[in-house]
Amino acid sequence: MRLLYITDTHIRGTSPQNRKDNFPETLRAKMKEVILLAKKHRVHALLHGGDLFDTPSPALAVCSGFIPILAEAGVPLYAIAGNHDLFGHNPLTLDRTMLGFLNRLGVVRLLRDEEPTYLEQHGIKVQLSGRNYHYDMDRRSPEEDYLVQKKDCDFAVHLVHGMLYDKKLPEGVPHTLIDKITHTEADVTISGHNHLGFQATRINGRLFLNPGSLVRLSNHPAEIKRKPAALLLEFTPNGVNYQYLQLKSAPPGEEVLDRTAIEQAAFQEEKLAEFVKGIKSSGEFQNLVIDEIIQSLADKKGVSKAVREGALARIAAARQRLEVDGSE
Ligand SMILES: [Mn+2]
Repeated sequence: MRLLYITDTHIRGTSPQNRKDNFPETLRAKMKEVILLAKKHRVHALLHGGDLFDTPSPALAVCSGFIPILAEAGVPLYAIAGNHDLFGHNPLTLDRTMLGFLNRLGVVRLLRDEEPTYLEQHGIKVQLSGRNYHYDMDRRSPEEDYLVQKKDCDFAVHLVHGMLYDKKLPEGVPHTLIDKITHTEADVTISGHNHLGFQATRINGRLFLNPGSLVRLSNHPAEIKRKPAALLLEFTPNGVNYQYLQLKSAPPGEEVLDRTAIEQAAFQEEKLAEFVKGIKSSGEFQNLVIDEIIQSLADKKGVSKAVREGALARIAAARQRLEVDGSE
């Protein structure tokens, strides 16, 4: 039995600021290639790791260019919801989202948290489970989201839209280390959310995989170097094989990502990081809210309203990046 996994497609109708190409057109080409790969490798189902869409309720005009591609796959598409698919990171809103609607139409089959799905082919039975993104993901005990029990099957596969990673991320970025979940009964744990992916890891005979996002939204140097790929899984009586299939339709990063904005952004990030570090290291300011510091500095120095609001907006954006997700 074979399955093909992709994640974080972030379907949208416009090109992100950092992209130099026509993003929706490039994405359509990639998704068509994924369907061709599914046919070529005769997979039995497609899997999606979440953030199918960039917003919970994208315009019909946006979706109409993509949904027919998914509908023509010829095999079931099992998916979980990513943070971008949900209103307020709340899986209870799923029925109001485009992803929930596609589930009702039967274009997508959502893996709900309760019961796993079983796929059977050529005498091999695979248990498929999934965990949607939710507000406490990577903040509460990893057991609740990443661990599954294997029941009455040959192989268990678990999808999670969470920040699973092979090494520690900076403090303040919620994430789950692979080391913490190696006692799972799932033979294969596959995550999305982290667009860069991580090196395939095999521990105690268990596989932990994330091929990375199908799209490159940020112009982070690692994203410029990265080639988007789909993950092919093959289940045989002897075990699980996996292979990353790099997409030929994905243009080189240098061609589609704009470097000019990066240098400027890197400089600003560095300055902001220095500023925050300075504030944090000074005990006197430890309990002060950064917004208040800016307000009082602005008052003292007669800074214009526009500058002050600009500073507050940047802090809000930086805080959102720190508290919510890095490069989700
Ligand atoms: Mn994402």
